[in-house]
Amino acid sequence: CPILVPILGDQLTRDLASLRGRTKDDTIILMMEVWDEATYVKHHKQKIALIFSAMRHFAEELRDAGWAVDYTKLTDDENAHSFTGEVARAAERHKPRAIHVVEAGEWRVQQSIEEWPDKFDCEVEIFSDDRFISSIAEFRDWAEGRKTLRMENFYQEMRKKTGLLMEDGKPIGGKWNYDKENREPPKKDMDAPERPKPEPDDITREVIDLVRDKFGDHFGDLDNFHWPVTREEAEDAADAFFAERLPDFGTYQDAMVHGQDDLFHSMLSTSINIGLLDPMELCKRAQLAYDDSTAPLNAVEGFIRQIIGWREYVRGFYWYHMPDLESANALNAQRGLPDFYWTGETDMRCMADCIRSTKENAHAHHIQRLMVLGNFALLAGINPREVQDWYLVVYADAYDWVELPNVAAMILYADGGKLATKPYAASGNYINKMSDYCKECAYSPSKKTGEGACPFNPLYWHFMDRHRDRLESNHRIGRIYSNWDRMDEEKRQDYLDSAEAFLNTLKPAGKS
Ligand code: FAD
Ligand code: DLZ
Ligand code: SF4
Repeated sequence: CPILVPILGDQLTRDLASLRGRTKDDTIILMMEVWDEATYVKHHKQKIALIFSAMRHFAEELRDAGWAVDYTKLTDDENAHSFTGEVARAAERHKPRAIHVVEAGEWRVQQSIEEWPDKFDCEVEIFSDDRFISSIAEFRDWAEGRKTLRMENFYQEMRKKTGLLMEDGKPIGGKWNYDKENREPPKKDMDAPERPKPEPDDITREVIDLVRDKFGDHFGDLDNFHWPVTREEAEDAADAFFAERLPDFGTYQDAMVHGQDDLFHSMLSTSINIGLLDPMELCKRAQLAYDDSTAPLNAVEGFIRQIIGWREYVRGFYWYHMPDLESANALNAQRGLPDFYWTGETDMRCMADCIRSTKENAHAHHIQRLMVLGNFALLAGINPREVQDWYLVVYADAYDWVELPNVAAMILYADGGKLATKPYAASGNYINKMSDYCKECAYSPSKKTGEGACPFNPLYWHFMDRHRDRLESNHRIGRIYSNWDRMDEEKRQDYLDSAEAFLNTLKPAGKS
């Protein structure tokens, strides 16, 4: 009897713990396109096309290498349309002596995998996902007993563990973090080199047709599908990033330019998250660029921090706080998600551009997700569940384990400050400084209240005022209230009235 190895759509690497040490003659690999996964939220069309195409390419790669792959397509007649249902059918067919599976990225899926030992007649072994540098248990050990879970402390542990950018036990350059050198606004007429955009091959074109046919009512465009779907394409994308964009990645990490969707970002998250690229390998390549003097320290450290710092940290944070994180709403935000998050139809030029990119590319870069789209949702008091669902739907790199901590904890402060020391709240001034959005906007960032004022300005004070009880004692934000108190009563009322007037214009999605 063989061993059955189910491989999920975000586990597409031959270096998977469940495959390591297995022999080809007594292993059946199972891959499953299932309706449950494609519809638990109405994912952006490009995300479904990416996963299905990458899965089909990976199955081909495995077969070419001599592995036996049992692959269920979405349209197969007998498809049970759930992971558990498909594993049950495969167990009937192959009568395995054991099932070996790597733990799921998402809590929702892991719950069902944990039922398999009781459901199936054979042994079920669940492997830790060692594509991550820190295991779930390691993060828990680190977190247990700490008053605060700060990314920076965790990141330093990861630097020591990996030895990245370390010399004699100390950080290269003398500092752990060059964040202050990662905040330059865009230069005038800044133009980043274009990333390689792989053209869809026959497999991808077939999948795109399938997605058009079965998921036509999902959000997002398909015409612009250019994500890497094979290891080779993903490696080409990484090569281009290291050669052309890494040197400026650090300096312009927080910059935003209208119509320039990638800037100096790596655009590698979709490939890393599904297993086409190994995060540790990417970090080693970044360090090599520093060693060879082809990229400066602020760029290399910035990139490594995003991966072994933020990416690992949010994953540990997710497992440490699930399932409570999903329903957290510390600020009691109850407003419905405005319809323009889906249509992009708003006079706020920053929001419209970020939503356009989201729709066209299933992508927006970090600072757009955080300081434009996220900042607006925070200030306007949008219900976390609706914001979480939106982010999970619209991005091709979105999985609950990475989306949820970023949305609930980082942008919405819904966890009450376990992740962030203060809410990432900002007025129009920040967006104006870090982008070229404002100069052609219908609103003015320098106008504070009334007609034509940038909505972020009154919304900022409305947010601060309504959460005063909670935030005033926060030493990183509390002093804001002395500015507020110094304003005369009329000015303060102006801010609050302007914000209310704007909030009253918002139409929740699904309502006309
Ligand atoms: P780069 O800017 O080139 O960064 C390099 C890599 O660092 C990324 O590929 C990613 O793997 C990692 N990284 C950077 N920031 C983060 C972070 N905050 N959390 C985890 N990893 C990070 N990333 C996702 O992969 N999936 C998501 O669903 C997701 N949702 C987000 C939601 C919000 C509200 C915010 C603020 C951020 C979210 N991120 C998410 C993080 C980040 O925005 C994306 O990883 C990044 O934009 C992907 O583009 P890139 O590969 O060009 O990243
Ligand atoms: C996102 C996704 C989609 C759209 N479809 C599938 C699928 O049909 N089969 C599959 O194996 N994986 C899919 N995925 C990715 C899974 O949702 C992902 O593996 C889980 O989130 C892991 O917890
Ligand atoms: Fe956005 Fe305000 Fe600037 Fe317009 S003025 S682009 S709404 S920050």
